[in-house]
Amino acid sequence: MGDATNNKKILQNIKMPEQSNDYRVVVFGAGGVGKSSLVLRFIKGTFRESYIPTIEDTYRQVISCNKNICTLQITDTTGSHQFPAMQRLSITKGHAFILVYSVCSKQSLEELKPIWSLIRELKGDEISQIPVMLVGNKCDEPEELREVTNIEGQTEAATWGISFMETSAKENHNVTELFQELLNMEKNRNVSLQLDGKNKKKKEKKMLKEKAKEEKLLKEKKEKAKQQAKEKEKQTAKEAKEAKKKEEPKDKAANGTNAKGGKDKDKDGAAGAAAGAEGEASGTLKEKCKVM
Ligand SMILES: Nc1nc2c(ncn2[C@@H]2O[C@H](COP(=O)(O)OP(=O)(O)OP(=O)(O)O)[C@@H](O)[C@H]2O)c(=O)[nH]1
Ligand SMILES: [Mg+2]
Repeated sequence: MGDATNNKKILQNIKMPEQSNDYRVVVFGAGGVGKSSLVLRFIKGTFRESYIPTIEDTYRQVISCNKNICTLQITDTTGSHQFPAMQRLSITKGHAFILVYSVCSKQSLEELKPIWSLIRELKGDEISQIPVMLVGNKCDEPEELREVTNIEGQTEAATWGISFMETSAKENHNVTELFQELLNMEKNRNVSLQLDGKNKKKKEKKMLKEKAKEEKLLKEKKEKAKQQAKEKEKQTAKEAKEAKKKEEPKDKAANGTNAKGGKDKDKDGAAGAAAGAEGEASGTLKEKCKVM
């Protein structure tokens, strides 16, 4: 029983960072502002000119969190087919938010306002601790196509009380910086991008090693518990045997009375035998008489 409780405690103490430490970033913005392009540029390093509207996609990347490995989960939401229930769920589950507009569309900046209000409403007092970045994408576009200047974007972000950045998914400008900045704003845990392949591999190796060690320890504990249970079983059997042995002399005493009865039986047997012998003797006499 005691060992079973210990094993349970050990299991509870084992941390599974890749399961429990997801860091969720949600990307919001109107249709066509370049949300997917930013995410794909960051995750895969690619860019496509063609426009394929998104319904909702989630991407994962290994990052470091409190000197451990964890998963950065990026939700790329839809711009044109927004479902209020899905939006609310994404906000509730999100740890950080990227609000994207296109510098070529003032309308797209306006469309972010209701989303920002909803985030504030759902996060309540927590909001001051949540990393949020206002992003003006497509800053590579020529000046004549611009509808929102850099200063206007900055001013808007300052009014909302959040950070600001201009990006270009097309030219890979400020994309990694956007995600790194966002993670830097997280104050509750030390999250950081692990883009150095060597360090990532080293950390993953270390984590796997630690996991194997914990599993070995658990196996040993289980083995020990099994052994102890076996020994206990043996001990109980031994004690039962000894207890039986102790009871045996009493049984023998009780069997003594029966032995007496047995002797009586023998006596009867002897008497019978004597009678038989008598009969035999008389039989011989009779036969002798007949012959005579
Ligand atoms: N010039 C320029 N074009 C971009 C940039 N980012 C995206 N685009 C283009 O803008 C179009 C829309 O990009 P998406 O990334 O699909 O836009 P989205 O915000 O994900 O759109 P929805 O999924 O419908 O919400 C595509 O044709 C992209 O090639 C950029 O930084 N500069
Ligand atoms: Mg998209």
